[in-house]
Amino acid sequence: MNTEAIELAQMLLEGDVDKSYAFMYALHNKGWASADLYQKTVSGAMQHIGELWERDEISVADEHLATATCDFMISRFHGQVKKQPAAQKAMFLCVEEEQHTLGMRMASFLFEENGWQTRMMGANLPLEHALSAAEKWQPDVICLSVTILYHVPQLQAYAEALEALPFRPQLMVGSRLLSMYDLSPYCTANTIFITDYKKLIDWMNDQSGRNKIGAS
Ligand code: B12
Repeated sequence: MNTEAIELAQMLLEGDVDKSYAFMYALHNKGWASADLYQKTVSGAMQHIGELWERDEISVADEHLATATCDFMISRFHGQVKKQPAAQKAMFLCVEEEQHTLGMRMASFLFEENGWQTRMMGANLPLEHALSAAEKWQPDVICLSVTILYHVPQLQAYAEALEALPFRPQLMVGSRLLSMYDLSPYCTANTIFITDYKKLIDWMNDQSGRNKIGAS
């Protein structure tokens, strides 16, 4: 865990949106890319907070305050970051019952920075509603997030039904579980799995390279 993550965790636990935002913005001004800030600093801070919670060194209320502060802070940070004009569309959702949204939210911010229009559908979206929202908006990519192991079997129905939509969206799954488990048996053959934000940026760069080749 790097020192920036530990420092940020302390600010989040104090519920200090201004201080944590100023801290992130100062790192950004020193040249840290958003993907590194989100991966090493914010994810690291939330992981550290999870460990404190597991060891009973902080309460559930402390952890909730830190999470809410983090959510506000990253939204404020994202508001200040330069974005490229949007050319493609990506939709984000958590499978039913899944409440962990921060990882997916930062992924959506990185999509926006890199020239994508996004729709963040948030936590716990039942499949029938995911399907009707996707049919209406027709995103190029549909991103699913799952954190809790016993929610994983639900991925199968989501992946199969969403990929079968007539406009054939690309499916992407992001999850902390990917570092421990192979989730491919629960998804379609074309599903892309993303473990961290560096890999997401690599995938997006690859896509824009392909689009340029296709357009020329
Ligand atoms: C904050 C938090 C919560 C909050 C979430 C609020 C919110 N709005 O997100 C609340 C309080 C709701 C919560 C509830 C619970 N939680 Co919780 N939670 C956490 C905590 C502390 C931080 C999670 C977080 O935001 N991490 C930071 C983000 C950035 O990381 P991430 O989600 O892993 O995302 C990364 C990748 O997976 C990827 N990614 C994720 N999604 C996507 C999507 C796309 C498209 C892409 C490209 C990438 C991507 O991007 C990130 C890159 O680093 C973790 C501890 C930890 N180690 O993570 C526990 C943790 C995940 N929770 C845990 C548990 C057990 C629970 C509860 C069951 C507790 C309970 N008894 O009620 C409930 C379950 C709720 C539910 N039904 O989903 C366990 C899970 C253990 C396990 N084996 O599955 C953890 C690991 C804590 C622990 N050590 O025990 N939790």
